[in-house]
Amino acid sequence: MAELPKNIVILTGAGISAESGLRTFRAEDGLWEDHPVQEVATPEGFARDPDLVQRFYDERRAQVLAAQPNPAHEALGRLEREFAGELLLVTQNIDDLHERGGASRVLHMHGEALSAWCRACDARHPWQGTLRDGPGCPACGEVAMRPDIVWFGEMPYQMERIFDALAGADLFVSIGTSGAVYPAAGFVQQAGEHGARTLELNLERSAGSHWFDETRLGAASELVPQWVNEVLAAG
Ligand code: BV8
Repeated sequence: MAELPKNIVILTGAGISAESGLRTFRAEDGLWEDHPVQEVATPEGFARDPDLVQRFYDERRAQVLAAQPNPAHEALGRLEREFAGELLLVTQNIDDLHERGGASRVLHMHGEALSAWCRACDARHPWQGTLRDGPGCPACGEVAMRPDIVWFGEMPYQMERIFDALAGADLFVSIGTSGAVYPAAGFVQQAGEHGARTLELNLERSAGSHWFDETRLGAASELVPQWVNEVLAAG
């Protein structure tokens, strides 16, 4: 570990939740294998067959509630509590395992499984149950709620805030992501262009590995606590 970082941006993907039993997307048993992306993770798919999409996310919501955070989530919670510098944790994941692992300020750029979004009044509500049976929006009463998820072709949340953080970071760390989906997959380049050191922690080399100053291969539950210990020991 080189000099002490003062301003860290972390990006996580499905790989950090794999050891909590939540399926990733692009492994052979991946989520997309059962459901072509176009059918369940696009606005067009939702317009074509809302019940299929609601069922897909009802299932994801139930799996999230049944899962537990793993040592990687808990290590990032500890980092947030003990690191003296600036830290922004951005996740592509729609689960709440970062929060249950002790991180309180998590930016869900692709939305959250445990949130419902009313298309009539734009309100968002914490939601743990099903959306299939067409519940009315708690704010406006309309039956118009969809999963609060960013689908392909939709703009991820809080992009300005993320770009500002990448411009000021001196360390960018990517954990458990295949680097297949943009704009998240481009963050390493943006951070690097602004002078940040870039570190990748992943089970295998990713589509973006060549952009990183350093790649460590292994399971998140081992690599993340080890890296957090390094950062906090240098402090
Ligand atoms: C947008 C919500 C613009 C749904 C998701 C051509 C070129 C460039 C871009 C595009 C293009 N064609 C289309 C695009 C844009 C598109 C895109 O990038 N497509 C890709 C497929 C080419 N992007 C978009 O549409 C985005 N929006 O561009 O908007 C715009 C502009 C103006 C106005 C309006 C719009 C929106 C993308 C968001 C889509 N939604 N998720 C849901 O979750 O159900 S994406 C989905 O993929 C998840 O969010 C997931 O997080 C994300 C990325 O996947 P990963 O997290 O990386 O998961 P994956 O399985 O792939 O990899 C897991 C990794 O973990 C592996 O590397 C594995 O080795 C590792 N691992 C496994 N186990 C472990 C581990 N690592 C450590 N430990 C372990 N134990």
